[in-house]
Amino acid sequence: MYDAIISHVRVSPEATTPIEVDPPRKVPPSKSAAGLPAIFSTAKHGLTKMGVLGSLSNLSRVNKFNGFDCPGCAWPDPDESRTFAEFCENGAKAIADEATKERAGAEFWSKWSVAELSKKPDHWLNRQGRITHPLILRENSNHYEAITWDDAFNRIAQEFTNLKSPEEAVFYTSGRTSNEAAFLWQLLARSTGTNNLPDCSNMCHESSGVALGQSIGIGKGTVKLEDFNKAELIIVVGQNPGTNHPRMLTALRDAKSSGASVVSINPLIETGMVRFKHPQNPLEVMGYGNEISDDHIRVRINGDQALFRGFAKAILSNHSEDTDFINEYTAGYENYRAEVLGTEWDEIVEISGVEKSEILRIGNLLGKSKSTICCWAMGLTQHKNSVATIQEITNILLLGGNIGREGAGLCPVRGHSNVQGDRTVGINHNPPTEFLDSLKNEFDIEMPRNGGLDAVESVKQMNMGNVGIFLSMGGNFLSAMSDTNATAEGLKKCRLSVHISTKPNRSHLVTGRASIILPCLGRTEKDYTGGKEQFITVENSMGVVHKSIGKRKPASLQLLSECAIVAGLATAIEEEVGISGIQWDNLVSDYDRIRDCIERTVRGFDSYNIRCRLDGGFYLPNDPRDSRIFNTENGLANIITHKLQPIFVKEDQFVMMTIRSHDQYNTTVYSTNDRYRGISNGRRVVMMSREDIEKRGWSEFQSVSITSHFDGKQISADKWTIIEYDIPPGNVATYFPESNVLIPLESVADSSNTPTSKSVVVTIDPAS
Ligand SMILES: Nc1nc2c(c(=O)[nH]1)N[C@H]1C(S)=C(S)[C@@H](COP(=O)(O)OP(=O)(O)OC[C@H]3O[C@@H](n4cnc5c(=O)[nH]c(N)nc54)[C@H](O)[C@@H]3O)O[C@H]1N2
Ligand SMILES: Nc1nc2c(c(=O)[nH]1)N[C@H]1C(S)=C(S)[C@@H](COP(=O)(O)OP(=O)(O)OC[C@H]3O[C@@H](n4cnc5c(=O)[nH]c(N)nc54)[C@H](O)[C@@H]3O)O[C@H]1N2
Ligand SMILES: [Mo]
Repeated sequence: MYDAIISHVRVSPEATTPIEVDPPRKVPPSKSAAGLPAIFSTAKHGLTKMGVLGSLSNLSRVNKFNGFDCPGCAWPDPDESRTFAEFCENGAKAIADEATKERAGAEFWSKWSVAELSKKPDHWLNRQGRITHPLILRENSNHYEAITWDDAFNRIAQEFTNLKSPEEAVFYTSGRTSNEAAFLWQLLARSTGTNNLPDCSNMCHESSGVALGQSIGIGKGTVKLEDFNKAELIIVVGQNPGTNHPRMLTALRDAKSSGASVVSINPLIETGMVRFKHPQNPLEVMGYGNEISDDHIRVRINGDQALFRGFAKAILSNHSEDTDFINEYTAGYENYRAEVLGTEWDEIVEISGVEKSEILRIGNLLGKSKSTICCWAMGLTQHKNSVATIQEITNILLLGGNIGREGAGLCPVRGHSNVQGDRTVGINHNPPTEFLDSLKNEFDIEMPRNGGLDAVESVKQMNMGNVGIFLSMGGNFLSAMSDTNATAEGLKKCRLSVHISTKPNRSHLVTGRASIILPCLGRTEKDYTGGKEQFITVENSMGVVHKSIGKRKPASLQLLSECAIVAGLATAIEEEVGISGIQWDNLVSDYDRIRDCIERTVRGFDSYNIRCRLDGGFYLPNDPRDSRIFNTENGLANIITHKLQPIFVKEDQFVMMTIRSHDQYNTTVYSTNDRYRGISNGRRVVMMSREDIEKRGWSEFQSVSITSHFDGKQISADKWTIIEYDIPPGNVATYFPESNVLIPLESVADSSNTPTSKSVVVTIDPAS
């Protein structure tokens, strides 16, 4: 009797990664990126996870015209010539991780309760391998159990009948999802009556999209890969390509041999930017490698807006702006000029943490360069003033006429391999009216017109009890989102959570009252939906849409493709809540039909089915890049003026950034090592300057607690280990996802609502 009662109360699972037992160690950091250690690491991951033949056949197909798109990152592949091995160490890890021989089958889930699993570290969870069956965690049960696809779809569909309004469902998307699956996913959400389509972009490049949309009329970058070889100056700011976009180092190396200078702007000196050895060039692998950056500017965290203001001051003082371009194509110049010239040097130096002479030196380089590219990633997008900073950078490129010119342009470097494509085909909580109109025309159903919820607003609504069902197409929302405990509480208030996933993660453990996992095919696997070989398409960071075709045998016979899952779900939901007339089964029995729908509803996809089959795919139109047309309200590129917005910290406070180690893919942690930073056996570390450690009488390896402060709210987490690191005094760094627990939900970027994962105000206290 007693046992029976206990088994009907779910033991509460932990939301955060368990605290590590062993202390972290310091080891000599890699002196260069790639090279032999990278080859060894690639081989180790490949051989242990996929076996010898598996490794050779999988890796030989990455990023080939007739192979699959690397799920590692969104960096483009060369348009024409491709080498035998068009992948990098970390791409190989992402592939090995999906192609693993391990299986988290139904018996695994019946052996472990969700509470027990939640006490395991992230890398242990991921190591359990691919999910093989649809699974259900019933209300009050402690274990997932196998369920048939039909029962899973029907159970989810029934929950839709319990919603008081369609707005009580939230459809999250992570950026690995193909164009085809993403299009169907947004169509399903909208056909049920909601624009609640938060996505990983909300935590990632949303600030870039918002800033560029206002400034130049398109929320995307304006360069092609070939521009790198024609550039005079390339600035890489707030980005760690050696780890997160390793193939970009090849482009930077080639750009340098064509005469470009590369400037890196970062609080840290990241390994790849210092020295890089091309892994497919034997001479380089054995030798000393290429110096990638000619200059490294050690900016303070969130000092970039001030730094670029300083560059603008240098350009304007030297009269090196491109007046013809400014007059013909831009608005707002006079206002900006007055603001820049009125900003005092003292303020610029103080906020940026960079000497005036250094700012002038780079400012002069910018003024002289006839073709400048500026690349950035999360170091710029995850601050309160991210939109303002990105617009400051855009202003500088506009001052030099660097948009719509060869070898020049804005280059936000996207993260997930299809995050840009997902947005293009409609994953957007704030969709443009024209897109909704064209969907209405295409499918002959009314589309919801209210704005939907983004990631942060979804968590707020969950916590208010306004979300009944949370469905997620990939990703790991619990661990990726800020304020882990608030996100966990929100998720627990949902009646049902649904995860379309490949591997186990923490979002499967902290769930709604009931939870369902729908296991899907990965990018590397054969897709025989509808009885024929299907392929999918993706868009890379530079707007090239191309096909990707998996060749591996699926990890389990039970797996369905993401497209087939959406169709199955949609059909079941419609049986419960009303038929839309969308021919879901017909669409997924031949993905060409989905692409035809995309062609008719999204601009730039003309002859989609023909052009996506061409080697290398096709470029989507990009008016600023292609013809200096700016689709803003006034038809001009807007030079937008902002006041400098420093972060105010008290004497004892630090500004903390939360970053990736060399051995993780977002919330998927491969190991507890960070070879490039010389940290091993531990991730719960706080990187701190020697000056800060000494000033407070602390010591390296000391255990500390960290408390974040935002608007009167404080969150503490203990047992972090201090690691001495070359980082500006007053700044510290921790790894995400462990540190997400400290980032207050309310702390977001202006306009883009992105969690401020790179500027968290904290105090640090020795463990008592
Ligand atoms: N192997 C691997 N590849 C990946 C990923 C992964 O996790 N692993 N993730 C993918 C995804 S989704 C994304 S979005 C990208 C992320 O790629 P990145 O943006 O390179 O990733 P982060 O580790 O967040 O690194 C941010 C960089 O910005 C710097 N930085 C932090 N704050 C500031 C600041 O205020 N100013 C300046 N100038 N610099 C700052 C940090 O020191 C760090 O070098 O990578 C993608 N590729
Ligand atoms: N503090 C802090 N937080 C951050 C960031 C940060 O820099 N600091 N970065 C943010 C950024 S840039 C991003 S993009 C988000 C990432 O947020 P998400 O995209 O939500 O997280 P991922 O860790 O990439 O998701 C990993 C999971 O995706 C599933 N998966 C893998 N491949 C596939 C597939 O092919 N199909 C399907 N359906 N599922 C698959 C697996 O189950 C895996 O466990 O995190 C954000 N969170
Ligand atoms: Mo990202």
